[in-house]
Amino acid sequence: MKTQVAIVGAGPAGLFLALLLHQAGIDCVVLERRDRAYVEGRVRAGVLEQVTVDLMARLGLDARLRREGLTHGGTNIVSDGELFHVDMAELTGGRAVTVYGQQEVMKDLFDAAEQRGLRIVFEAEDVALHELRGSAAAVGWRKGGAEHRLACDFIAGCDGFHGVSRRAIPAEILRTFERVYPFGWLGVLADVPPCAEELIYCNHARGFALASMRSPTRSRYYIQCALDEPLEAWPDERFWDEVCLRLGPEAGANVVRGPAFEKSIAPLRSFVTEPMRYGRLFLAGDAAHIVPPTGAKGLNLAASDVIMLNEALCEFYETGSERGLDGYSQRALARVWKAERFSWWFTSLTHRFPQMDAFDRRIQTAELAYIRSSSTAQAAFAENYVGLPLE
Ligand code: RFL
Ligand code: PHB
Repeated sequence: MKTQVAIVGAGPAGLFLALLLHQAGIDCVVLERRDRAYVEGRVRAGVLEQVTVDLMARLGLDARLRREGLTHGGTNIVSDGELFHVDMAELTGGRAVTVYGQQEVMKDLFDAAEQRGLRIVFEAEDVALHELRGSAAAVGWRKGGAEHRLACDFIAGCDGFHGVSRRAIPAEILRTFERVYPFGWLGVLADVPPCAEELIYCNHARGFALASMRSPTRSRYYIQCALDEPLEAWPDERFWDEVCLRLGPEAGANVVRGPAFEKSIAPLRSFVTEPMRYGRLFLAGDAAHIVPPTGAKGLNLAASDVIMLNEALCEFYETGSERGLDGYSQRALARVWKAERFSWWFTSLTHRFPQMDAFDRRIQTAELAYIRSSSTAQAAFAENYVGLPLE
């Protein structure tokens, strides 16, 4: 078996790349460890930057997004019970984000991949990368007891944080940068109307809270919690009480309670690996970097990485020039680090850290008060939140 680009992982990074390459007439095969239902069923991101919405449109996949996606030109921040609104559209010349769940994005991507005849191998076990520095690369895997091998020009490592691609780069080449946060997010999905038209990010003495949504009838809430807390310690009533308390009287009063049909705890991490290229292997998305979810950047970074990687691959196949491929890592990392900075900053500003003392707490509330009172500070927040341009 032979192809031009082997893509490891059928998450957002892998499938966006596969559809872009297919649109450009470049042959590719996607190898995914799990099945479609598993990948599509993962409840994850909810907020798309314009860059990601534009990518859906460019791939001809925006019909449902336009119908069902919720355009948010603003967001809300609560500091110790007091809510203020940031008019992001006003501050950024009309830019906005779109609320459309990662599950919906994945459904659209898988449907298109099927219709367009893309080759996706599901349940590919023991994927291994070979000859990354040779004149041609190869990927091997096992399926149904049989061994398979795919020869290719390039490999795109889109297999997420726990994948094999990053580990195929020799340790002496790879540099990693990391912050692990001493808390997690307890997330709940419920079929109840959201408590506000736009999202609410909340700093409270008891910890962070976020009121988000998937649709006018489906809400997504998160609260900061300890990483070792068992889910059984959070029956629905306790969760709703805590959300209402942290959101404060104004927003809390509008929370509609209902049975949670999804409840899970996610750890928070900042992580970057450099470089994002080794020979014929190119990393994209969570395989190369992780952000804490506070800035809603993870899925959007996966999209911007593969837009850049697709450009570089197209340039190579059209002209034979390796200029774009050689520049990919540096170009992608420049945008990644800005999103890392924003996500780290927004997490630091809104969460309770174990070692925080009264001084740290006053600094947090002073910074939030400053943002509330300064349109310059709000503009800097808004510009990052809606997504920095692709350079
Ligand atoms: P993924 O989605 O992890 O997909 C990787 C795929 O690779 C497969 N795989 C393998 N395949 C073959 N061989 C192997 N050895 C393999 N190992 C793994 C996996 O099965 C999987 O299908 O990475 P990708 O494509 O880079 O996409 C990244 C995004 O999924 C992620 O950044 C976002 O979900 C992060 N995120 C958010 N991002 C946003 O932009 N906005 C948000 O509002 C947002 N909220 C969130 C989030 C992530 C969260 N969690 C749970 C981590 C909220 C949460 C709670
Ligand atoms: C979500 O709706 O899942 C969501 C929204 C905003 C974030 C993170 C997650 O910052």
